[in-house]
Amino acid sequence: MSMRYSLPPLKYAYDALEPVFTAEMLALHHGKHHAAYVDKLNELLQNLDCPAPENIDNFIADGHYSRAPELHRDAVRFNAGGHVNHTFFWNILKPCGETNNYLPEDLAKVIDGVFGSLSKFKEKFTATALGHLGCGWAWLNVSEKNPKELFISTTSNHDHPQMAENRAKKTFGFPIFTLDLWEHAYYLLYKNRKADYFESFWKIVDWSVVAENYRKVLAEFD
Ligand code: MN3
Repeated sequence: MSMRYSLPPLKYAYDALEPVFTAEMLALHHGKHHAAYVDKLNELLQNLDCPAPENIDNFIADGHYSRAPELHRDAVRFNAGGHVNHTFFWNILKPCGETNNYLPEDLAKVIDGVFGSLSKFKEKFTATALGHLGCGWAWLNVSEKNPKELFISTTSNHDHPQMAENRAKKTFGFPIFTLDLWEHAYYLLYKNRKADYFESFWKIVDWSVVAENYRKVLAEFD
């Protein structure tokens, strides 16, 4: 039996995101939490009649998770989302203090146009993230109607902005940036000081990847 999905390696070492995330935190978060979502998803899919595309992103975007038998649908959705969201999250991070970590001009213009400035965007994103109750994720999304329209949203558990249910809530979008709001993401270091986690996190954002994510979404509009 072959395992459909696998844990992607990180682009950096477990200690590379210190002091924002300690090596212990990252080893647990990636090597245990994220790994467990992948393992559980593979285990579920092995016993289910559920289509599973090669690319896990399509599992969410094309709604495959919703075709799992009802009894296991929530578990499939949860673990698939856990895998997709963490993979996306690791990719927008980079070690502290790396040079050239500025927001590329094309995305900067759009962010300025929508939020006023990068710092105003950060304020609004942080406020939205702080307002989210319980486990979940905060996102910066591109509207499906207009590529110049960005909006901030949160999802619960491991839900993703491209899950169809978001259409009814008008929070359907194509994410270009995210933050893990689960306690397992920060508790070992920040304890109950969630705001400190949200403030530190900006130091390890790889804006070039966020801009790259934006350009990929933009290309879909052409
Ligand atoms: Mn997590």
